[in-house]
Amino acid sequence: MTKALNEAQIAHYRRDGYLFPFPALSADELGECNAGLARFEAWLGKPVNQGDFRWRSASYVFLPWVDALVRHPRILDAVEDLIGPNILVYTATWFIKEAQSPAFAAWHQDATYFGIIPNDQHVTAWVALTDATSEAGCMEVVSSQGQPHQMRHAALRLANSINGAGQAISEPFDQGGGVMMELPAGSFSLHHTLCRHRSAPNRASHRRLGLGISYIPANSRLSGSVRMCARLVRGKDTGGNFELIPPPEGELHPTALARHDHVYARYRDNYEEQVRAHERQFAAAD
Ligand SMILES: O=C(O)CCC(=O)C(=O)O
Repeated sequence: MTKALNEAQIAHYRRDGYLFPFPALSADELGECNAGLARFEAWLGKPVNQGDFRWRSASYVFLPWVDALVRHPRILDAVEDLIGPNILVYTATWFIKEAQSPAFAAWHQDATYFGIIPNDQHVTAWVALTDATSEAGCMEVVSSQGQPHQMRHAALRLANSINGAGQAISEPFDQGGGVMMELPAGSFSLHHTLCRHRSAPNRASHRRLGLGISYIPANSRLSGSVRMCARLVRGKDTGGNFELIPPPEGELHPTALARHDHVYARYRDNYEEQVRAHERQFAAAD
């Protein structure tokens, strides 16, 4: 079978923890996504990034066009080359920065508050729906230098953070050699769950729109007590450790919206449990 990634790209990912850029969406598909987001925001009556965090999370549960995006073959082919053929979506988060806005992300690692076992198989595809340039506050990454490892974080609830807990790495590390993961609209990057990354405020005159899709192998499990929901997007559910959710019945369909309440509640419960587990783990190491 033809691979989406060549051996050099896979080796780069294993060593550095990131890869980019990969074209994914056609002009028509990009237009459909941006039109879909406009309909969603019209329904919300506000931008997704303002107000309740729930609407940033797992919108594939109630928006068929997001469900199609998380199942996009170009994205899944690349993800399959990294984590194998049986793939779940664990969550997907809107990362939106208004034009000329202070929204930012502090240095962090995605693995910190997820509790996925094994903790080195989760990969995030970050899909740009507008140009994610340095000026617009694209993601910046530093290489894992072949030694990815969990670092200590603090859930600081930082003002203007686009990450839910406003989390930040709280131990020193060499931030030199950072790479700006600039992405043209319609393309995506991949980053490993232990990749250290951040992003600066948007100084551009356009909105920076991105969806971060968390993919895990279907035999993954969680370290905590919460049974999380996930969407099987390729292959078979080889682990049976997640409650599988079906495709949405329709855009903003009441049944799908009720299911999203459930999915989001489980996500929050797990996240809060994992914040406490992380604090205990590092307190024990003091
Ligand atoms: O969109 C950003 O600037 C940060 C995204 C991020 O932290 C992630 O995808 O894990």
